[in-house]
Amino acid sequence: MTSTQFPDSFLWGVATSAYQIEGAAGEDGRGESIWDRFCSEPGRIADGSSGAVACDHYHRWRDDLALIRTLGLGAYRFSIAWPRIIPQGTGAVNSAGLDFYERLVDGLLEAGIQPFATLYHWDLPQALQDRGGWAARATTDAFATYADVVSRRLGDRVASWATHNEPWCIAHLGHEDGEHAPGLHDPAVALAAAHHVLLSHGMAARVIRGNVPGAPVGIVLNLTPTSPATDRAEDHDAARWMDGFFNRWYLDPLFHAKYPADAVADRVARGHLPVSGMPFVKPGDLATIAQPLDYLGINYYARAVMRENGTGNPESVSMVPKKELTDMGWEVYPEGMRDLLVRVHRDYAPPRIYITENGAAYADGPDAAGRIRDERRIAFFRGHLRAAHQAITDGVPLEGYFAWSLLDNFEWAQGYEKRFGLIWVDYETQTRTLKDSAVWYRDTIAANGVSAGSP
Ligand code: IFM
Repeated sequence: MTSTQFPDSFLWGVATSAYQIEGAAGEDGRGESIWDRFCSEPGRIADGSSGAVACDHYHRWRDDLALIRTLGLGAYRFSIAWPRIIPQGTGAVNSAGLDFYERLVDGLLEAGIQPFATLYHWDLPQALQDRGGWAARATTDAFATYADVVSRRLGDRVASWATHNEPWCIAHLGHEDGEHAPGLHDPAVALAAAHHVLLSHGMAARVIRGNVPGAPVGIVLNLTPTSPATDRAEDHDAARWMDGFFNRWYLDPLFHAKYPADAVADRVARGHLPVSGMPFVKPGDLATIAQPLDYLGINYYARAVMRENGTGNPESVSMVPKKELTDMGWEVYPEGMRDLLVRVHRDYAPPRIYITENGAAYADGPDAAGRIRDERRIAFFRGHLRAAHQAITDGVPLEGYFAWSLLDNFEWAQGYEKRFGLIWVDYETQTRTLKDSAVWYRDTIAANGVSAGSP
């Protein structure tokens, strides 16, 4: 056994999401999503593109499944497009949408691969946005109904459920920062949206468990370890602020049935909440949100080093030269994954944890011979898997790891310019080519451990 041998039960996976790979935006009864609308607005997406075709996975899923099989994966994490299932968000169910995911799930099971389904990876039906979207409490009822429809049909075959992917992105990037759909710039609305997303998680978890007793249900959070840039008290405070804004705002209600008092006070001080607190939190909401989880999914990409910027405001700073950043401008910092896992285990103690996303955008493409030598991505995965292994040694109940992503795909506001895939996609021809990192990952899975050597 090498020092990086994983437990026999460790689950190896890859992750994708519906809007980023499926395409077929107007087919088989799928309704419009907020991302279809957002992409149609000039200036929203870096390369002016959309997910209308993406990787055409809706038509090519059998070929993609064959690729998944060649990697030797134990699990495949995908998301279900709400607008395919209930095109108007509420009301009529589109059975063609359910049929698609049923075929995919059955195909995975035939191949001995566990289907890990995420109900919401950002593609809200536009019809619901027109009625207020996540800022409207009624959207939580619509989500619970959607969870009911999907879990009735697929509950006997899906191995594990995630209600939401990355509530911080849904709330903050979509409603405060405006970088994501629906593209709003309203902090008060973002906080209401965050609460309703969390509330709908709890409601959907109850529904799934009612339909499928014993079904593992969790949620996927994007989390970042935060630290001060210097020992100045102001920088320590900036790190505390970031932790409250990014991590504890979601972890505390889910695990401790309360919002973090310091972060709430900060929002009040900034005028984002009334002094009376959080008007959208109704009696019983926090108990619904905080019901026991079967697992927590953590998406880890980078750390946040924080300082006070001289005007009393926190800002994150990069600790490495630009050339050492991924194409997203994110620092490669594997130690942060271990720190984060140890901290979440210590402070929140989820019964099980999965790394549900981890990966890097690098543009490396085919050489003259058609081979994609993406050594930097291999080094990224190697470092992070070592950190994951150390966390297991530290006692963290980390039970699996999902690389982001199976394929190069539509990277939201960045369009197709950022490539996270283990598999290269030529968007002109839809040809798929395994990158060197895919071969490396396959070998790592086969060995159930990270080999010595570099990268
Ligand atoms: O592509 C995204 C994914 O949809 C959510 N987590 C982060 C990834 C990389 O930005």
